[in-house]
Amino acid sequence: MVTGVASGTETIESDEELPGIRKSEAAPARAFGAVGGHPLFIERASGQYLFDIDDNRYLDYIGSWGPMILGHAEPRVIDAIVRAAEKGTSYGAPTENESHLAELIMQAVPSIERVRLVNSGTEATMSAIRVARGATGRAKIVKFAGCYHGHVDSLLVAAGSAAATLGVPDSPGVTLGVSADTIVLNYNDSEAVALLFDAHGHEIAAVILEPIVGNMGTVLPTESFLQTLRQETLKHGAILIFDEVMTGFRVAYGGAQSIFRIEPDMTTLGKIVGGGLPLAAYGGKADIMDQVMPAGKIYQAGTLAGNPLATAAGATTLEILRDEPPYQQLETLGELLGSGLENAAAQVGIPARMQRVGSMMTLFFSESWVTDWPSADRCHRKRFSDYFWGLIEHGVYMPCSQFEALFFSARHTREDIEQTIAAAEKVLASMASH
Ligand code: KE4
Repeated sequence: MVTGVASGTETIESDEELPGIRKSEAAPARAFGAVGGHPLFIERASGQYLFDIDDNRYLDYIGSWGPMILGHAEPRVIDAIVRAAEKGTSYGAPTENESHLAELIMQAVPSIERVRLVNSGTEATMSAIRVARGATGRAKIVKFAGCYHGHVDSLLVAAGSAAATLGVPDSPGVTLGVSADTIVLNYNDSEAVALLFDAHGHEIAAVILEPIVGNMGTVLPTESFLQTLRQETLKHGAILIFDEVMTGFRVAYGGAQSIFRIEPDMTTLGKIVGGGLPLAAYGGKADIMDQVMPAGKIYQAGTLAGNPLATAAGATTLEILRDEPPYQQLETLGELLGSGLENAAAQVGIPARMQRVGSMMTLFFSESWVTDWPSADRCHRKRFSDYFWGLIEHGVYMPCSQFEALFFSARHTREDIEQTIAAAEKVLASMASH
């Protein structure tokens, strides 16, 4: 049903499931919409643990949806925040620590030659899209079903009936006018990318993707997919944007691009880069970013962008990750956890697939591997919900949706992982017997 609005724009009051849209899961993840029931209210957190308002302790496997790679209340991060707060919380002016954090980011991610700090991943992707359109003078943006880039109107769209169609709004309030310039393909569909660029390459400002997807659960790109994207965008003068809000500093200190050795034109960062405070970033090649005000004409600004508290938390976090890299430990424990959870399902005959990169992973309740949204959408949601609630009963707090990634921190121990696997074995055995 389409209702006209005074301004003449059209909006879709989508009261029916639109293809490829996770209505229940799409609600803000923390509302537990995907698993039913009421969310837990958390009182405090420390290290690898969350404590709810009834003082129940949980092993935390969301880490605030990614930021808390060092564990909660890391003393050096808290100390940096407190020391910064004692000097005031926001000046609305440049600070040396803002420049220091920018330097840390550019040293970690060499494809970022210029960087701007913003307050959220949404703001980072929204700004990157505007810069890409301003720099190319083109309107079309390509995204992939199942990838989430924050609640940016032009990116809150899902594939229509065909594969490469103009975006269909994924939320009331997103107008057809806004989504009309967004083209949605299936992730890992290299052929569709090539066909689209052959037909519309000259209209495309940018392609944005999660280089390792977390937002349909953990889905890895095929090698040819990233190579095709890089080749086609270079050939047609489109900007390749890696949304590394989740993968940046998570899967490696240099992010997913350092693993795949594919250099995007722009990168967005968030979560870990703010050390648990509201801070995100976007950046990329100098010839693109120099077009952003005040150096150029493309507008972007923000009252609290680069504020002293968030830059203190972010810079301290990145310095610890740089100087005491936890990635080998995260890989070792990640392998233990991933194989343990997958084996726990296999032992009781429940079809499941573990997909993982380091300390970011998803146990899909699926008979087959998940490579794109259509295959993710075939997962057994009810089984996931039973698994989630069963683990809550055992003091293990997993992400509350099949279409999210779990994360663990440098504070999680081998004993924590073994305890989690033991709990999963009990929960899955109970599920199999019902
Ligand atoms: P924020 O605006 O939430 O800081 O970042 C948006 C965003 C952008 N890009 C990627 C790849 C992201 O994963 C996100 C946010 N991630 C979700 C969890 N998958 C945030 C959880 C939430 O919205 O509550």
